[in-house]
Amino acid sequence: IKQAQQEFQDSKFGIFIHWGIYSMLGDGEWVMNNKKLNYEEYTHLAGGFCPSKFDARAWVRAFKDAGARYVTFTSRHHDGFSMFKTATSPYNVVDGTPFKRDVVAELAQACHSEGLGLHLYYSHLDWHRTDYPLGRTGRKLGRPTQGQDYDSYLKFMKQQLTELLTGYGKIDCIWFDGWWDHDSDASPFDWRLPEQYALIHKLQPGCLVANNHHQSPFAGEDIQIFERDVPGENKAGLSGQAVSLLPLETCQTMNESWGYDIADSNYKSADELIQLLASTAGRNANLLLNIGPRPDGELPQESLDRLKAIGQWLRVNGES
Ligand code: FUL
Repeated sequence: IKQAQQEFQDSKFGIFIHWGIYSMLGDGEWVMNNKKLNYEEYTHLAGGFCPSKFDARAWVRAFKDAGARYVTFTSRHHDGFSMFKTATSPYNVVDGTPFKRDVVAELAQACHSEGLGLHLYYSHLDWHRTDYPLGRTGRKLGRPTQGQDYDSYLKFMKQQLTELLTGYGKIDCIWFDGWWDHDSDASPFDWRLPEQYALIHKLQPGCLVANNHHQSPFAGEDIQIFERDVPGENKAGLSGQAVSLLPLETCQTMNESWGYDIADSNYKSADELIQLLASTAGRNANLLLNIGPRPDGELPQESLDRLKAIGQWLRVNGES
């Protein structure tokens, strides 16, 4: 793992992708929660997911030309829809959509052949499954509380993690998110993270474990994540977490949203993004820069333009 940590620390620049059936609504990846959408009605979005322009190789080439060394992809976000084929539930991109293609598999193939690392975002919290013990975000949705069963949910997650770590070749990181769904509970919720972390390290000893819990790192984590915050600056006020000795990464979006938001044209300029990349590298941290692809699978032109400008700058000023 030491070697994987070192390679990670040296990589400095990755691209974050938030893409799922929520992209079709053009209102960010939290739309189900923000708009209080019925969780059963929401599932029918899957029947219309057919991104005719999705081309993993084209995405990965654009990221590589920009100088990125890895891609972090939302294999399953809080809405609970899996962007890979899973035997745990038909609620996935292969079995539940007319598209029928395994997005994680196509991305993995493209990353591996272009020499980019592949990191997988994986949500701990789930607004779809009834066995997930509802936290503060799901309770707000007025979801039924019958059927909650953490043993069953944990088993499901372990099965999915096993699929992700055995079916797609080398995975360089599992990037968890959603721990904070239970952070306001009176008695701390036991996520049993050590079991999940051990499983990951057993299946792929070089796979890094990351968790976007906005706390100082927990045991078993290999890198420390900051959200919209250059480590040490604590501008976002998400946590004010202290900078640890682990390799660091901060994630930020090109505009203001993570998932595709049709109304969000508030993009940072290429110069601002280059400055962010440089100041993040100055803290010896990686920048994980987010793009929300359109529902048809294309990357927004604004994002492509910025990728191009960053690539040009790095070719002149970056280390090879
Ligand atoms: C947060 C999530 O709730 C957002 O949807 C997004 O994925 C961001 C990177 O992390 O915790």
